[in-house]
This record gives sequence, C-alpha cells and structure tokens, in this order.
Amino acid sequence: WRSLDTYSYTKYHPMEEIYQWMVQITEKYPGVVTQHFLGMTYETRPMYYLKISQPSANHKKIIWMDCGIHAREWIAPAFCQWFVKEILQNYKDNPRIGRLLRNLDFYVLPVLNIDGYVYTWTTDRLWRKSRSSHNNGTCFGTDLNRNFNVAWCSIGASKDCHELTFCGTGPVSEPETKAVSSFVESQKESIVCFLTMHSYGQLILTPYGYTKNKSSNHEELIQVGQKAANALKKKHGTNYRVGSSADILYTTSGSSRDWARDIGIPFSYTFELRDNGTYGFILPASQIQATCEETMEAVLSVLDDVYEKYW
Ligand code: PAY
Ligand code: ZN
Repeated sequence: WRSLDTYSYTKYHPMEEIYQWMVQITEKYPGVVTQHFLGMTYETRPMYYLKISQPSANHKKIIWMDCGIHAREWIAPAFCQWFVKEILQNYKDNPRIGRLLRNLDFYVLPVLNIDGYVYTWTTDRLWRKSRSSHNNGTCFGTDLNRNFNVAWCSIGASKDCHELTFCGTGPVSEPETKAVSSFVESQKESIVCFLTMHSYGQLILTPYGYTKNKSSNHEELIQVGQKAANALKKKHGTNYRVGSSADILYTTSGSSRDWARDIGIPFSYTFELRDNGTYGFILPASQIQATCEETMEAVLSVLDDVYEKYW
C-alpha cells in the first residue's frame, strides 16, 4: 500500500509497515491524533504511542491500551490498529464514540515488544519474550509481562533466562518495561483504565495474578468485565470467561495489569483474544475482522462504564 486508504486492517503487518501506518494516520487526522516517543527498545528501535484526543481546555481522564507485549500474539497489535481506526473514522458520526472522545483521551501503544515482534517475522514465529541478551549472550529475552515492579518473580515466573517466563535480572530491568512504567507512573493521577491486549484463550482477566486476594474494587471489575463479555458474545457468539488471573488462568507475578492496579489505576484488565487453542498464536488472518469487531464491543462496553463513573 502507499496511502492509508488502502492499508489493510484484516492482514498482519510487519513492524516497518506499522511504523509507516502510525505516521500516515497522524497525518490523516491532524488535531485528533498525535504520535509520541515513549523510549527505545533493547535493540534501539523507537517506541511510539498514539494519543487520540479532542482539543479542549480541561484536563481529561486517560485510557491506556497496549498491544504486543508478547511477540507471537499477532492479533493484539492488529486490534490496537483496528481500535485506533474505528475511533478516528467514527467519532464524528457515532454518538457513542463521540461522547467517549469528548470526555476521555486514549493512549495506544500498538506494539510494546517491538524487538520480539520483529524477531517473529524474521526468525521464529513463536517467540514470546523481548530480545535482551543474558549470560554472556548465551540466552535471550525477558518475559516483559513478568518484569513489572509488583511481587517481582515471587511466583509464576522464572529466574532462569532460558525459560519462557524469565522475569529479568531485576524489577523493571528492561528498557521496554522502564519506558511504559515511567510514563504510566507519570500520568497515573489521570489514567482511569489500563488495558493490555494478549492472545489467546478468550478471557478478560482482572487483578491479581500474584495472589488469590482480591483488589478493593474486585466486584465492580468483575461486573464491568462480565458486561463486556456479554457485549462481545452478542457480536459473533464467541464465549469469554471473566475472572482474576490467579482464579481462572494461573499465578503470575510482575504483570503490567497487577502493577497498574497496585499503583492506583482503578480499572485494569488483561484481554486474552481468540482463539481457544485451535490455532492458538497462529490465528489465521481470516479471523482478524471478526475478532476485532467483537473485541471492539467489549472494549467500548468497558469504556462506557468507566465514562459513566468518572464524567
Ligand atoms: O496474569 O496477566 C496474567 C497472565 C497473562 C498471560 C501471561 O503473561 O502469561 C497469559 C498468556 C499470554 O497471553 O501470554 C496466555 C498464553 C496462551 C500463553 O502464552 O500461555
Ligand atoms: Zn501474552
């Protein structure tokens, strides 16, 4: 493709194309979307987030969404791009999206683990971690979703760099998690909702993964999550389960979702998109559209509830 009008949202794109897409979408909608530098990856690629915001005098609450913290979960970056284009194409004519955008700012990081994502295109489709070097270059990659500063490496994570869930050499040891942590921390008074998109499993996960204890607003998180799962199912009949990570998946420490909740962000969710294991990480491109359509319903449902609570 050359112009944004022919960019396909129903295909997976290599990183260079996603970089170009970010430039083109900000050029197409000047004044509502801007591109911002967040930090550098381990292999010195720039990380950018898109800020979607309608100009207004007052200081708005923020929704954070990141995709692609795990390299092989390609449907997640595809959804972040879908989400951005849906908001931008529809905020003028769709009253529901218009209302959200008048009252909230969206910060979207389309690919968090860029080095890993590139590696899945060039070398190993099933790579999960980042690409940082350990043990004198004998093993590679940290699980960025075990590297946040919350109960770091206490449970459901490994200190062995050969493992898939290697937690890194210390809390926030990786440049990618540093970039996200320090930015989110700096905006935490304004961020009311933190969404981190993964695949697969068809789950909406609430805090916590590191304990079976419940966060102070657990009931509300479950209620909002269950309503989102119902909205999702209405679109194409896909079933999602809702619950805390430790309850319905497995225990994990150092996840971004738990960290975000524990620094005081009230609504914090991990989405595990399609499918249920038939294709797993290798979700065919023919399912991108339906997956994004139904996920959009779930996310909008969450955002409506967040808006109702904070407007
Ligand atoms: O507590 O947030 C959590 C766990 C979320 C994911 C994780 O980081 O392990 C769950 C897995 C993921 O998306 O990375 C699930 C997939 C299927 C996997 O690789 O096991
Ligand atoms: Zn994941």
